[in-house]
Amino acid sequence: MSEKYSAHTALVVIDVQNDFLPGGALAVPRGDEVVPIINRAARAFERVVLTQDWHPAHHISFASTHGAAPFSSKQLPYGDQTLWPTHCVQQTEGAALAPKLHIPHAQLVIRKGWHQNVDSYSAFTEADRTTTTGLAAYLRAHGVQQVVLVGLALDYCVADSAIDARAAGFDCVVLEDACRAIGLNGSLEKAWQKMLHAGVVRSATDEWIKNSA
Ligand code: VGL
Ligand code: ZN
Repeated sequence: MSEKYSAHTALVVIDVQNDFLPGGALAVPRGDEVVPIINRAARAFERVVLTQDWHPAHHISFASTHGAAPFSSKQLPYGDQTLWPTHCVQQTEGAALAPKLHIPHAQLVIRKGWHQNVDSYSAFTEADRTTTTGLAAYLRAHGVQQVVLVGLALDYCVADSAIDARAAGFDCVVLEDACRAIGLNGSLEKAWQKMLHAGVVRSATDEWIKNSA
C-alpha cells in the first residue's frame, strides 16, 4: 500500500470523533475499530479530507433542545429530523477527532452541522438540501473525480455524503469495513438501498486498494 493514488481521487474520512466512539455521547457500536483501518488506508491517498460534526450547544438536532426523548423524531421546516443525544458540541472533547486517528497529511477539515437551525449529516449539502458546505467546489478545484468514503456513521453521515457525492457528479466508493453503523429502525438496510440506487460502489479496503493501485 505504498503507492499513492492520483490526486483525482480523494479519501473523505467522516466524523471519526470521540462522541461517536465507545464511551461517547452518541457511541457507534464498535466505532473504534475503524480507526486503525482508516489510518492504514489513508497512507495510500495523497488527498485526504476529514469531516467533523460540529454543533452549537442547543442545536436543533438535539433531543434536549426540544425537551424530547433521544432517538425520537420531529417534523422540522426542512423535513423529518431524528433527535439525537447531545453530541459533538463545538470545541468540546466529544467533538475532537479521535486521538488515535493518525493522518498527518490530511489537508482539509470540513465542519458541518454548525448552523443552529439546520442539521447536516452530509459532508456536501445540509439538511435543507440547499446550503452547501463547499466540499464539492473544493474537490473540483483540485481536479478530484472520485471520492472514497470511510468513517462514522455508515447509515447516517457516510450514507448521505455518498449519495450527495454522486449527486455532485463524483464517482463514489464506500469502504464498508472502514465504517460502522448506528442501526436505528432498519437504517443501515435503507441506507444501502439508497446508496446503491445512487450508483455508489460498495467495496472493502484491501480489495479496493489492490484493484486500483
Ligand atoms: C451523525 C447522527 C447525528 C453521524 C451525526 O456522524 O453519522 N449521526 N450526527
Ligand atoms: Zn450530529
